[in-house]
Order: sequence, then C-alpha cells, then structure tokens
Amino acid sequence: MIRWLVVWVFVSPLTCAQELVSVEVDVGGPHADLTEADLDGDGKDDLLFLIEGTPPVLDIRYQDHDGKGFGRRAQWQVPAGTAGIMVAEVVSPGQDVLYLSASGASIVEGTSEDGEARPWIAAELLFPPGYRGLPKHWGWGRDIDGDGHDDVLLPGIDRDLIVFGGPDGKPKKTPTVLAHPRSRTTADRTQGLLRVRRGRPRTELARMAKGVLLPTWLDRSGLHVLPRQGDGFADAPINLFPLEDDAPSGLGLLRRVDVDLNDLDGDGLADLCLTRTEARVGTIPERRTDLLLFKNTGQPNPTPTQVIVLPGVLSSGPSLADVDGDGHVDLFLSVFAGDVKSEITRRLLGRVRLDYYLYLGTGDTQPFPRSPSHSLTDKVDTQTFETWGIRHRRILTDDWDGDGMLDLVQVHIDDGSCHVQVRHAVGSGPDLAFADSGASFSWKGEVIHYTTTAIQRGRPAVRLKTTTKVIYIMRP
Ligand SMILES: [Ca+2]
Ligand SMILES: [Ca+2]
Ligand SMILES: [Ca+2]
Ligand SMILES: [Ca+2]
Repeated sequence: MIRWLVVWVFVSPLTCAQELVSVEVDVGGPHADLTEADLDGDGKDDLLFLIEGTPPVLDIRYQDHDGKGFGRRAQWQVPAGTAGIMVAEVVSPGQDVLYLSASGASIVEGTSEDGEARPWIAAELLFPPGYRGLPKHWGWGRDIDGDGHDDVLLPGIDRDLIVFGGPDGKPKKTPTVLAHPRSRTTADRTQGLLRVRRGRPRTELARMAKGVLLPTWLDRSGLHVLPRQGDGFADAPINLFPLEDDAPSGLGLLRRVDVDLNDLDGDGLADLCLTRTEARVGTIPERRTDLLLFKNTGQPNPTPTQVIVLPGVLSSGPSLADVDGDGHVDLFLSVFAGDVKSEITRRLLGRVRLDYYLYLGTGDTQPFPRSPSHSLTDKVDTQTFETWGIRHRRILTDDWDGDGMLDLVQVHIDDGSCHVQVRHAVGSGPDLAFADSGASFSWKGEVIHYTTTAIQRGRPAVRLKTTTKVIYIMRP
C-alpha cells in the first residue's frame, strides 16, 4: 500500500524560515564540463569549465575567501593532444588538474598563477594520439593506499594503471599495472575500409572490501573486482556478482541494465543495485523495470537479496541515502509509466506524470519494504519531460537545516523564472512528511539546468544554469 500523506504546517511570520540567498557567476557564453573543485585549497570550491577552441581553454573562477562570491579569474590553455582531465589532490594544498594524453599525464598545481603544465608521468594511455577537441574523459583522484595523498587510475594502453601519489607531489614509483581487465582489439572490414578498435570496460574504484577501494568493472558476465594483495592487487579478478548472460529472451525484447554500487545495509561494503529495464518493441514500446539488490558478502553472490518491481520506468535515481536519519539507508527514485495508455496520454495531452517514491530502509535482511513508504506526484509537460536538465523537480539529497533528515528541494519554472523551495522533513516512519512552507528563492532568467551541490562545507546549494550564468542558491 502506498501511503499518501498530507501534513499542514502552520508557520507564524515570526518563526518563518529565512529566505535563501544567491551567488552568481557570469561564465560569458557557451561552456562545457562545468565542475567544482577547491583549486587554491582555501576550503571553498572554485568553479572550472571548458571553452571550446584550438586549443580549448580551462576557465577558472575562484570563490572569494569570505564565501560571498566568485571574483578572481584565470584562463589556462589546455595542452594540445589532451584527451582527458582529472582533478586530484596531488600537491598540497588544494586540488590540482591533470591533463591526460596518449603519452601520459601532465599537471598544473591548483595554486599555479600561469596554468603552465609540467610533466607528471610518462605512460602510454588508451587515447588516440593527436587528439583534438574538448577532452572527453573526466576523472577524480582517490586515496587508494590511505596515506592522505590522492592516487589516480589511468587508462593504460593494454591495462589500467594506478599511479600512487607521494608526499612530494610526485608519483611514488612506476605505475602499478593491473592484471585485468585487458584491452581487446577488434577489426572489421566495411566497404573495403579496415577499422581497428581497441577497448575494454571502464574501471571504477569502489569500496568493495572493508576499508579499501578496489578496481571494479562490469561486463556481460557480471561485476568483477580485483582484490588487494600485498601493497598491490591480485592477478585474478573475482566475479562478485555473476549475472546471467543477457541474451534476449524473445523477439522484439530489448533489455538495458544499469548498476549502482552503494552500501545498502551499512556494513561498510558497497552492495550492488542493478536496474533492469525491458522494452517490448512496437509502434509504442511497452516497458517494465526491476530493481535487483545484491548484498556484497566478499564472495560471489548471484542471488539478489531483494527484487523491487517498479510501477513504471525509472527516471531518476536510484539514490541511496539515510533520508530520515534512523541509521538505515533509504531508497529514493522516480518513475513514469511505460505502458501504452500513458504513452498515448503523453502524445495526445502533452503531459507526463512522474511519481517519486521513497522506500525507508528496514534494517532487516530485505533492505526495503515491498511498496514505497511515501510517494509524491509531479505532472510535467512533454517539453519539460524531454529536457533532462529540468525534468526532475523533486530532489532529496541534502540536509538543509542540520537536523539529520534530508529535506526536499522543489524546483518550478514558469514565465521565465525559476522558483526553488526547500521543504523540511518532519516526523518519522509513516509520519514522515515534508513541510509545505520553507525557505525559498526565485531567480529571473531562462534556466536550462539545475542540480544540488555544495561549494562550501556543510552548506548545501542548488545550482542553476543559464546559457551565460551559474547561480548557487544557499542558506544565508
Ligand atoms: Ca578555493
Ligand atoms: Ca553493504
Ligand atoms: Ca533511514
Ligand atoms: Ca533536515
């Protein structure tokens, strides 16, 4: 049963929540790969983005030390042949920028004045030489060996490499070459043209074992990890979550699988949350979604602990976080109906119904209840629905008032304005609700994207984007 709760909260003007404030950055025009990182190490995130050109330029706006705006600006030329960019804390203080090319990585320290890159490590990487255009591969450094310095996982030409960063900001030793996964070379001849491709699954670092990050990748047979061995990694991977071969089970059936790695039961090990969407192909496709949750026991586990059948097609999430602060991870996602009837409504009436579901964690073997604990409904017009950056108007990622419960951010765009409201979570269990009144802010301008982020510690923000501006909306 889905409980639908309406809670009226009366707020007198005296106790009314403080309004939110905005911090605005003019980025000038078309830009790509907007990201936040604390380059100068003052504890406040700075804004960086790419501007297309030959060569491309990395434009940086430093957040003022008082946190009230973004004043200082720098423009760093991206070296020719750069195919990837990583942000990592290699040289203290602050984060640094690594440019990746076919011949290795060069570094610009975050505190650099001129943005001049110097060589950091020479290694053959899996990028075509002479790469042009905006770098496609983005990554973040992680502290793999726990010495307080970021290490970086690089796509070596045949296998992935890990470069351990040392206290002096230089690589500690020659890169560690991982035994798996290996690159595969395929060649095909089409109309007399020989095409040779080299590729392998993309590896990520995930907390798949107690207290350590392990190289992890997904292929058709399952989710593989490379266990630790000594101060390196084992030669043979473990298929931690063997999956059935994904052969289509009937004519006209398409299947898509997405994975998230997150700790479902709070034991410190990342578990597998697999979203499986099946579509029966036709004039109007009919779709269904299952969420399969697998517990990470450190041993191969092919059997899900729980299967949640979603009443529609997954739109946002699954996001896993403790929403009500009871210590158990909760599940928040949104779906739209994938059946013929809803599709016809969408085409005829131009409206799409999005349902947001919250499953409160049980703390039992089955991490979540079979049916959602709470739901919220939103109806968006087709154009909003089809614009990914503004489709999801209910966001539940941060605790805005510091009471340990995540608060609901609602975004609404009308008549060229974007309204943001933070609805504070109140109550617990079945009585959990989001107060109707809360801090709010309206921005006048054509917003093309929004998301939640944080550019100062402990202070969540909503980030709005227009074609020329970035606006952060925060508590005063
Ligand atoms: Ca900073
Ligand atoms: Ca776990
Ligand atoms: Ca919880
Ligand atoms: Ca809260």
